[in-house]
Amino acid sequence: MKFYSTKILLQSLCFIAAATSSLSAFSHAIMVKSQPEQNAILAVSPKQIDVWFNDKVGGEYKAVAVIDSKGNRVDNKDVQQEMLDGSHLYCTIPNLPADTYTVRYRVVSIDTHIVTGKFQFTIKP
Ligand SMILES: [Cu+2]
Repeated sequence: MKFYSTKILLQSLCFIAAATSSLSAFSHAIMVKSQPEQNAILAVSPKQIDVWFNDKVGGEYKAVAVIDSKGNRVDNKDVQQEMLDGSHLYCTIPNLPADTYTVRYRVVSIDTHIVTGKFQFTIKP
């Protein structure tokens, strides 16, 4: 719920910004899909985290981090952007133990706005 309202707020801010700027032709990035999905419960650790946006995002300042329930960062810090689909970011993770993990992402939209967000997934063998 909290995530959802943040998204609405960002969209509203973006709309206001877009309506008052010459950048209105460019789009504001919104996360549209992830793998694992938000709130997924998995029996085994995934090998990779994938995040898709509604449009290409900037190649610079992109970040995807996976945080365990104690606040430790556990991903391999190797975020990449798919070469043929600039709306797709991914990073690899080691074999993770049972826990609930938070994925945090930050990207720069084509409209130059910084977009951050997060979602969780649980590993429960
Ligand atoms: Cu925007």
